[in-house]
Amino acid sequence: MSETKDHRVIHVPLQAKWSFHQDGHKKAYPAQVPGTVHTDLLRNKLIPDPFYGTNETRLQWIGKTDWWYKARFRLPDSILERKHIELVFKGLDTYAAVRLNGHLIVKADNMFRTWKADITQWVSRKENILTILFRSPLEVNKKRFEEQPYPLPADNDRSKIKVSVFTRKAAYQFGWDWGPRFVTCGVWRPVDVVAWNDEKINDFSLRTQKITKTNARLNAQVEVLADQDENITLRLFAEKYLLEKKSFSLHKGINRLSIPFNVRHPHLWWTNGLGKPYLYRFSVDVVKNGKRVDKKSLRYGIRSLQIVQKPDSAGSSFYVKLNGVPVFMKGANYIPQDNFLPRVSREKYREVIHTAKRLHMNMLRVWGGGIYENDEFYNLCDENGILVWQDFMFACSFYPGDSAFLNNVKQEAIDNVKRLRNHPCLALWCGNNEVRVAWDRWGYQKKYHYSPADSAKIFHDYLKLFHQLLPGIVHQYDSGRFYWPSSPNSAPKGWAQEALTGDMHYWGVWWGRQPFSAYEKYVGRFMSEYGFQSLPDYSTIAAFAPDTSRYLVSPVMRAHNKHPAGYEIIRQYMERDFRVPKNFKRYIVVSQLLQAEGMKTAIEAHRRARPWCMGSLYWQLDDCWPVVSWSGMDYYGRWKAFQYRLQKLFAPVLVSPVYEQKHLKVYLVSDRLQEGRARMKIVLEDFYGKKFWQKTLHVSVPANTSRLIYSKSFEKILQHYDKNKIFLHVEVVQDDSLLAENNLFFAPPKALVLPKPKIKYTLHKIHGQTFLLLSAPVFVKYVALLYPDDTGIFSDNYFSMSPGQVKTVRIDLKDAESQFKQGKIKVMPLY
Ligand code: BMA
Repeated sequence: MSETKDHRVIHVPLQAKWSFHQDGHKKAYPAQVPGTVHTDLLRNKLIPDPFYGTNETRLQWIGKTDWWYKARFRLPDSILERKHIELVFKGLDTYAAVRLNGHLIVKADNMFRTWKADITQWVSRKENILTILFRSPLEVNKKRFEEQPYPLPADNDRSKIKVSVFTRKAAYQFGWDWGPRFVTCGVWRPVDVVAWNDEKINDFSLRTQKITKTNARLNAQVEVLADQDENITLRLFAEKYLLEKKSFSLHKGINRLSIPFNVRHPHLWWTNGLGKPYLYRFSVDVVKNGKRVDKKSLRYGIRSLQIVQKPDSAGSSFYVKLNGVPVFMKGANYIPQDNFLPRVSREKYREVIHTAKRLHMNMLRVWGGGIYENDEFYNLCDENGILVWQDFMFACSFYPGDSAFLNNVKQEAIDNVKRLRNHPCLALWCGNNEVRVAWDRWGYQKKYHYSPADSAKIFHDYLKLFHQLLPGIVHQYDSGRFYWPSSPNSAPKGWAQEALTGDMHYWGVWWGRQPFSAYEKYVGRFMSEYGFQSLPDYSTIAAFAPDTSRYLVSPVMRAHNKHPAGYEIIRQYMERDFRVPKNFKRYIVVSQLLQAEGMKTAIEAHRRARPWCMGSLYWQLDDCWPVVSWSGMDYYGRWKAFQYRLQKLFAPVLVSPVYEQKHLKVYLVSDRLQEGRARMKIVLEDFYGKKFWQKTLHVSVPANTSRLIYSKSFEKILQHYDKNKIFLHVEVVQDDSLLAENNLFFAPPKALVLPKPKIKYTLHKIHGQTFLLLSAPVFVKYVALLYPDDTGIFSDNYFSMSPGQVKTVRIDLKDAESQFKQGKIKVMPLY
């Protein structure tokens, strides 16, 4: 080729016109790519809204059917001129035979993999026709299921023929205890066209090798694919500045090149609350004969991170050490935001991560029954200082161990480890969700009558996958990143033992129906799951339930709580602590308060227990459809009471009073790295503001730990009063502003003799912001501000107010005043 010709690599999204049709039917309809068959059917008005009413049941046929997708496209000359043309499918869901102009180019069987096809020889200068046949996973694996010598349990797979364990597809799509069953198919991630002549950069990755105060030593690794033996130059840039330049002789095929380099006086990447999550932009290009032929760039954060497992007399620690600092992890478990994944917009990703940031979170766990998330998710976590605990996609089942399955998983792991390894947010890789605990404690051996030989085989397969294959891939492609085989890595004897080392899923509350106080007993080294259900807001229910179905428990409401005993458990706990409202709307609110109180008990216990406990990730951040679940925020992004409460529970400084063993104990927990001074006021009073006992202390707010600040035998003091008529208020003031506050009660809410409050409130507009000022002469246990589209628009909600206190709430709504006037925003006291 002549020197003047353009040799640059072209990498563009495929521009095509897509259509789809059911196998065996002629009529085709327009399709959207990326998309799913369900959303295409919906857009063409061929099915009703899958989330409405009990439509889920009626739409199961879609997942049992084979579907065709067809694209017509032309390629521009610039691409057709290149020596190599490749189609890159970033996500095919799942069993897909892809043909270009009649030639089979990809046979896919894994939703999580990237599929590449060299189409150079098949591509036409005129119109190209791409067809994809998606086969139903149920049909593909039916025989496999029937021939399997012993059953592989998959309790969440809501079908007699359970194929989810054989299918490398998001497990929750087969049904989960918070999600419907919609077995989707389709081109769920973009398709790209890549065209090149003699060389292209396949991959660019960075690793930090050493950080000192004045320097960070890094290594850039560049994978260059060459068509022939030749000489090139690699240039490495930080922003626009050339850092390094190095010449290489390439051989035909894949060349792994590395360039070590230094960043002087590096800005480190910190988590939310501790500092800036500083990101550098690095890029690399390939220069041949003085011309740039390809370029790749990425954003990268320089930080060190270890998971510290230090043995002690009880077991061993399990904590994140970031840039030398032990950091308590505050966050949640994250599930896919929709059953139909391509519908999750960038805006939704942004909203979720910004919410996590607002709630003072610094870690999200990408749970193993969903997906390896989109790049957008990790980019946002990078930008906002949110670490990611990344599960591989295996959950609550046992998996096959044959070589075809393992090879498939191997490739899946390589694709995703390579894709995600540059993100500073990535804290660790975890083999699976609850597979080990299922083996150790769920009694499947008995339930499924495994013979000793079956058992040995299943466990052997477990070890092969989670103790050999996956850690091997992490070691090879992301060496230095921590690998943890399973969450939790389990202890055969149960929770008391599980609490001593590693991470812990504590489900004694909810599944075990233990009282909330059990959260104070079962505090592990790192709480990676615990949770409690509540109902979503009335407007969310109204979106899926016709008004005749808005009661407990209508068939529609039943279809929207996937836990077999969900409503019963909510009621059982509610009866323990609250007066159970008859009115449905009030019941919704009280269910949310119940969840908030339970989670308060858990989170405060976890934080008080640091450094024994160094992480608290509740189950679950979000929902994938409108449902009654453990989430703090529903499918539409509406905040439940618990989510508002998190702003205090996860705040950098927490004051936590408890009454235990006849003692009043007040703890101060701080995630701040510097100590400070503050004034703490503890008051025992009644609901009319009459003070019985008080104490003011000058205290030091400890740095990055929890400290028992005050302890006093309290039984004698309490004896004088009716426990149903008093409460203890603690506030911590620093530099004249309120740093933290909390209330302690000596009886459950239902027993409290609360005065009927008259709340006064006024609206104020200051600098374009609307503020609501509320007050009442008596104590108010809960004030709910209700707005049909409450996506966190209030700076606080479901709070309590001390007698005479003036509470200020900011409302992030443009027309807050008129919403008030129209009665759309309601102030509802609960007592
Ligand atoms: C945990 C999770 C999920 C489940 C949740 C609620 O076990 O890992 O599998 O949805 O509890 O039951």
